[in-house]
Amino acid sequence: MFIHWGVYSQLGAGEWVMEQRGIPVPTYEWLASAFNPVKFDAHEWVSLAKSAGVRYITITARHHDGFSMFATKATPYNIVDWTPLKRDPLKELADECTRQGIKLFFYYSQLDWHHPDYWPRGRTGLKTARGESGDWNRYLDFLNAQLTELLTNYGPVGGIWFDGMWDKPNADWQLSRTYALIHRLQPSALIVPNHHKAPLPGEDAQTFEQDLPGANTAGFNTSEIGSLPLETSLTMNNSWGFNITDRSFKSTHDLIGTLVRAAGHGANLLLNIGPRPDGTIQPEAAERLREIGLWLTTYGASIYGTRAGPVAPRDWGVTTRRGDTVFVHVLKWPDRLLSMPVPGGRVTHAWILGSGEHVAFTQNADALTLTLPVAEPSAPDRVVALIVSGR
Ligand code: FHN
Repeated sequence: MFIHWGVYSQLGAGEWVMEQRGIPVPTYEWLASAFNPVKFDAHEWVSLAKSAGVRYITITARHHDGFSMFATKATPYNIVDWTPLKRDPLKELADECTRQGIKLFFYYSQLDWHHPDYWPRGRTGLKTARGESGDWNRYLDFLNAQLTELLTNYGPVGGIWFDGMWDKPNADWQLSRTYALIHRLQPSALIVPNHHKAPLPGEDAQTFEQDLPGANTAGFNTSEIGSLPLETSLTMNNSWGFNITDRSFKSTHDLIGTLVRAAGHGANLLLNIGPRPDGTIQPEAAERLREIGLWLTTYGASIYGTRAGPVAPRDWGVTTRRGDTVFVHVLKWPDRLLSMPVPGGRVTHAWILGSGEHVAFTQNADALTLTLPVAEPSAPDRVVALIVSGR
């Protein structure tokens, strides 16, 4: 579960509102001083994630607006020192995640529309009424100091999810210093960079924004897939941060379809929610999460801990595998007979995941043909489990 939540949530117009409306720093600082999400309840959020079958949460510790959603000594511009809330929601979340057995990752924006030392400026943040000078090295020291806090004060974290380097693609980000710091402080924390490029040295996962690995419908993803673990991030409507007028929620059916396709590409799905400024989660999002969780109670075996299957993704669906079990996910296929290339060996058993109903099949050197149950339009996926010998 991806969570975009911050000062911007108050305006209900997404996390880019400062840039899009050209809000100057002093005005945005006032907005920050009014942020008071008193209904934030880490137990509720993590319990919802749990009921959705979520295994890790990635939350915005600091987005491009430069406001720190955690206790930090590196700047007073943080939720504990700057707002009436005076609480550290990331600490509350970290503790609750530990209690409920979920990993917590921190989204961290390298781009900053507030910090005076983010200089020279990049492509964005040009309308914020900051001074026309700054010290880039001091900015990187600040960034590393904050990462040190995040990796020291919150217990074992899943990793750091970086975003925003694309704002200054030619700047010297001194990545090797930052990456070494992270790996020294927490060797098992993953570095997940959303720079939209092929992986760079020191990175631990490759993430694709609003696209399956290798696809580029969003217009900024690389088509190059490296050898690292993969992830696909996705909005539930069309916004990352809370957007009060964005009603274009994807259906649970479609969200499950993307989860399955991601698994078939060997990727995790990082599905976003944008909680409201009072700390509550929109019912539309909560409902979809619970429905996905319900689906996973039956079909999770074909998703969790699997890898991309032996038959490459097709229009009709995908395959996943764990050991000698291959799962055929039939997402879009109206017929009962489905042929595909041989899934890496001889099939000895085939059954419908969930009901256990036997699936008839034939195979030869070229193809496996399954006789599927009748497609039910309301079911997002027909999952056939195969035991494949000789794999
Ligand atoms: O600019 C951000 C955006 O606000 C959001 O955080 C997404 C999430 O993947 N990433 C950036 C755009 O690449």
